[in-house]
This record gives sequence, structure tokens and C-alpha cells, in this order.
Amino acid sequence: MNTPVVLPELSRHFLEMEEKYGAHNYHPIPVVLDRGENVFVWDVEGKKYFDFLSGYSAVNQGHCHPVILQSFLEQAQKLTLTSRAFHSDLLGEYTRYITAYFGYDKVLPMNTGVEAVETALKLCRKWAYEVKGLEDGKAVIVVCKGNFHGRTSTVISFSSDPSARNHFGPYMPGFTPVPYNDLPALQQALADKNVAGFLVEPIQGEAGVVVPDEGYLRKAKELCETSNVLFIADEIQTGLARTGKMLACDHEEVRPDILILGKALSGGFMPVSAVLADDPVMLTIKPGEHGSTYGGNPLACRVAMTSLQVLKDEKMAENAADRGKQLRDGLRNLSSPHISIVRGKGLLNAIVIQHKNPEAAWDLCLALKENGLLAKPTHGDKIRFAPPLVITAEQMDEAIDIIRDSLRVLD
Ligand code: IF1
Repeated sequence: MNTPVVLPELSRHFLEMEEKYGAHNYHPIPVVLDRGENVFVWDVEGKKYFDFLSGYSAVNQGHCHPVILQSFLEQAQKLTLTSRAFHSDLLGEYTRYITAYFGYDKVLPMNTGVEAVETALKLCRKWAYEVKGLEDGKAVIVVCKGNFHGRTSTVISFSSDPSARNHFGPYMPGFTPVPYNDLPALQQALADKNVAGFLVEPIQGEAGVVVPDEGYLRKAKELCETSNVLFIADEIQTGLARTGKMLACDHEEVRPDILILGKALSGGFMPVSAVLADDPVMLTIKPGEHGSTYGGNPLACRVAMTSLQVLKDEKMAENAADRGKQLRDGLRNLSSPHISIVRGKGLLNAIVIQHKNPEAAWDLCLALKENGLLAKPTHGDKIRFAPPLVITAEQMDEAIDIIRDSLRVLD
């Protein structure tokens, strides 16, 4: 399927063990990592790489951020999990911290991103029946074509990616897809009186970093308000300073009715996700109606507070904006015949490869790896460039040089 690569023996040992005993649900770049620090990771042979994926934006703060690590270690020695059957001294503090940070009445803590998406969908439906007054079982949530919101059976039910959906049915009803970045289509979908919510990624990540037209999010929010429909933003990938603002919705001064966060909420230390909303929405869920064993555990609370704090302390949103511009300018200045599009916002970027060989993006990623930079193709011809937000101007220049040199394999 792709160009075979010769791997050093040690790497091959780990890779083959994974292949033999692990499920085959991924097709990774053939590199075996055992250490990370800041913008760099090292493979088991000791080779150093720029990490231009950042764990799909989970390590915005950089690998093993020392301040987050300190919090993690201190809390891990004290108390890690109580379950929600009991209170902990940190849940209250965390809920106060994160609600003040983002300006919402309440937070519901979960673990993985998709759990937070599920939580938002349940919350939206509950609100629709108990506040908006829809007939039970009739609520519809409008979603966008090309979306990615995770892997549960409900969430893949409204995916438009055949590989995410096929043979995983029967599918959950109650979702209406509309084209992304298409306001007339959204307006038309909102004409259905049973619509409860509109779920949207401010930038579509998996689709290949698709940035909507300026004004799309603002206008979409207005349309939702007019129809008494909740605007639900999945900022799991776009949030937490990645695009040059704390939230991607901040670029258009849009305040979502339900805000979904994950990934970098723990700086890559553990799965921590959250759903934020105001009381009229959040208080529709009563004791016993939703939860999770690990959700809101003291270790997660501590790590999340520190992860959010370092984003501000180290001005990571500002750096993402500046370094992102440097990266896009640098890539455009290469004037490579193999790059048809450079797009993105802040440090969430992608290039589209144009080449007669359909494996060109994969081959380029292998060349990048050889030259000391890790990135992953998506949808065959796109490569995401999303380094940790702590990358410096000098490091970015160095990375652009690596990309320039690596592009030669496509000549
Ligand atoms: C995989 C993509 C990124 C997400 C948004 C929810 C979730 C994700 C906007 C679910 C997760 C990941 C998961 C990972 C690949 C990856 C991804 F390429 F598929 F699209 F980041 F770009 N909403 N995205 O991006 O969060 O439950 O995984 O914590 O292989 O599934 P999760």
C-alpha cells in the first residue's frame, strides 16, 4: 500500500510486537518513540524529531511540560480518584476555576473527547424536551458533513466518512447533516421545528483543517438564536490556544451555548474533557442521569487547572498566532509545485499535496521523518502541521528548512 521502509532493529522489535498483539485499527508512521520534551520527541534509537502533530493537539503545552508534570506528580502522591460517590477537595476548586476561565455557569467533567461530545448531545436533547418543550423522542441535532467528533456508535452515526461508519450500524437516529460553511443550508435545516442543537467544529480538523469563511460561525450562531436552537462548539481540537485565540470561536466573538473541550485540557498527561454551559441547560441533568467513574477525579482536576494556567502564563495563544503566520508564510514562500494549498489558523495548519503519485503525501511524511520532523497525512493528500504552541521562531525556521529539503523526494 505504501513505500516499504527499512527500520533499525530496535524500532522493528517494538513495531512488530504491536502488529502481532495489538488490534490493527491504525496505520502509523513507522517510528517508535520513547521520550518527549517541549517540541521534540525521540525514537528508541535516540533520533530527535520535531513533533508536528502534538498528539492531535493534546500536547499544545509541549511534551512533559515541567509545571504540569509537577502538579501531576504532587497530586498522584496524594489522591487520584474518589469516584463521584464522594466529594473531593479539588472538584469544587476546579469547577470554579474552569467556569471563571471560560465564563460559564457550570461544567460537567468527563474524560475522553468523544465522551464530552456524547454529554453535550444528551444535554442538548434534555434541554430540548424539558426547556424548549419538544415532543419526547423527536429532537433533531444538525451536524456538519465532513465532521469528526469521535468514535462511539452514536457519534459515528452522523459521520460522513465511510471508514468510520461502515458495518458499525444500526445507526442512532436524530441527526441532520448539512454541508459545512453553508449558511443557507443551515438556515433551511433550522426550519424543522424539532431542531434542538447545531453541533459544529469551528475548524474541521480531520477533514484536513478546513477553515470556514469569516463570519460563518457568527452568522450560524445568530441563526441558532433566532430558532431557539443550541449552538454547540466542539473545540476539542481547535480550543486551548491552538488557533491563536483561547477558543477558535473567539476569532468571531461567538460564545457557544455548549462548549466542548478535551485533548490539551490535560497537556497530554491523561484523558480529561469537559462540557461547559449555563444553568438553564446544565441543570436539566439531575443526579443519577449522567456520569463517569473517572470524570472529575482529583488528579484530572489538578492537571487540568495547571494545563489551563500555563497556556495563559506562557502566552501560548499569542505564540500560536505568530508562529502560525511564520509557518504559512514560510511554506508559501517555498513556492513548491507539490504544494497546492497552505491553510490553517494559528498552529492548526495543513498543506494539500498535488502529485501524480497518490502516495506522495505518505512518502513526504517518511522523508520528513528521515530529516527529523514528524507529521501524518490525512485523507491521502493532506498533511497536518500542528506543532506544540511553545515552538520558537528559530525552531520554526529550522522546521521549514526540513520541510523544504524533504519536498525534494517528490521532484
Ligand atoms: C483518532 C482526527 C484529529 C476531535 C474532535 C472529538 C474528538 C476528536 C474535533 C474525539 C478527536 C482525534 C482522535 C484520533 C484522531 C484525531 C483526529 F484526525 F481523526 F481528526 F485530532 F484530527 N472532536 N480527534 O478531533 O476525541 O475521544 O479521541 O479524545 O484516531 O480517533 P477523543
